[in-house]
Amino acid sequence: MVTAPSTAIPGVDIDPFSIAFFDDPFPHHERLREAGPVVRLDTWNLHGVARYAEVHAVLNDPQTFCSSRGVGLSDFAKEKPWRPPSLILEADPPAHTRTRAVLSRVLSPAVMKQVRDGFAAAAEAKVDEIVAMGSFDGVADLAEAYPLSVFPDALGLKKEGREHLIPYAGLVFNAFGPPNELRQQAIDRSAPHQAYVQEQCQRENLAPGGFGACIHARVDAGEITATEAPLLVRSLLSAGLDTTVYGIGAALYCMARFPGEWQRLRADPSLARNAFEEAVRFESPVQTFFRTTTREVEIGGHTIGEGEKILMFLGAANRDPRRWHEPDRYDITRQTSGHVGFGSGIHMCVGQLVARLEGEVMLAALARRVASIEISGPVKRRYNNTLRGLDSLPLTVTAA
Ligand code: OVV
Repeated sequence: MVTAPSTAIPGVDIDPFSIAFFDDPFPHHERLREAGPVVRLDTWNLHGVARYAEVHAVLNDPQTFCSSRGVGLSDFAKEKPWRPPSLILEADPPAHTRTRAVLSRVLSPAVMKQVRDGFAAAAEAKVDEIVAMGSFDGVADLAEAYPLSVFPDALGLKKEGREHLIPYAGLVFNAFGPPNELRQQAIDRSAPHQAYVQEQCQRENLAPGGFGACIHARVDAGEITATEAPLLVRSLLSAGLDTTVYGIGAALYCMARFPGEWQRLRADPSLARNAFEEAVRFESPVQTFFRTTTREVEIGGHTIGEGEKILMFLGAANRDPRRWHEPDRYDITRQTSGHVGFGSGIHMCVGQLVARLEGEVMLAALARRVASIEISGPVKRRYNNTLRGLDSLPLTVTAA
């Protein structure tokens, strides 16, 4: 019997978790997309997909590409996880279905309607502050300060210890990466942040009416156990704050770099929600996630064995010219639907409505109260194995 010779999977000599890659991922993304539908990344002994079609296909086949062996490089079937696995992120159906339903309802459109006015008022207050300052840091004073002014209260956290929230999330997202210095250092310094988070997840520490208390209330309804509730609160503490910091940071950085788009937003503030969505596509604050194959599988004519880690380049897919017209252009009226900045399929961001609410009301407040936004100092990048964003963005604004 004659079988077709299978051509070898192209190897690419790129470390996607290196500082050089983080500084300018775009030429590397292009090389990864052009090399083939699936590539070998020998630095960390894994396979990667960087084209939109394959990233979308992997995200939408959770039976073949599972999450329960971890969505970082570490394979939970071979290595002990650095913290107890997430009951939603690091789970497959049927276990995932139940926990997902709980968080979906806690962060539902009806709940957004209840918090919307408060989130919008806080955005307007924050914009008033930075307009009064004139010059400020877009990261610390806006991208971080705004989510910190709304999300911890919405969750029902006490005031004390909130300084642990951003470092804890930074740790979680660094820990998805390979055992490089970023990951090792983050884990080495994690104890105080982990202790804080574990304590705040307990029912007695979450204010009535908040997202956290709503999760615990599902125990009384018999949907989850009392042991599961704190871990689901932990998911909101892990993924609910820093991600929006990076998302809002991305939108601000876009507005500061593309004055034509900023003027279009000012002329029509109702574009704020799509402008935010386009910033999520354009910068892809969450750059990567992994899956693990549950069986031998074919991708783009190549066979990959069972138990292999697959790295999905969400940021590369979001700029794949096979899918997007002028992908490297930030266009606030682009049809953004289908971007994978929030993922796709059964694991697609369960907090996306909170993220979009924060992004929309912040951009709308800026559009109404600010005339010009200019970068007025050195832009500094923040390095993380999963998140793409800035450490410092010096801005000067003038009042409308
Ligand atoms: C999407 C995401 C990122 C990080 C942590 C979690 C989820 C979690 O469920 O803990």
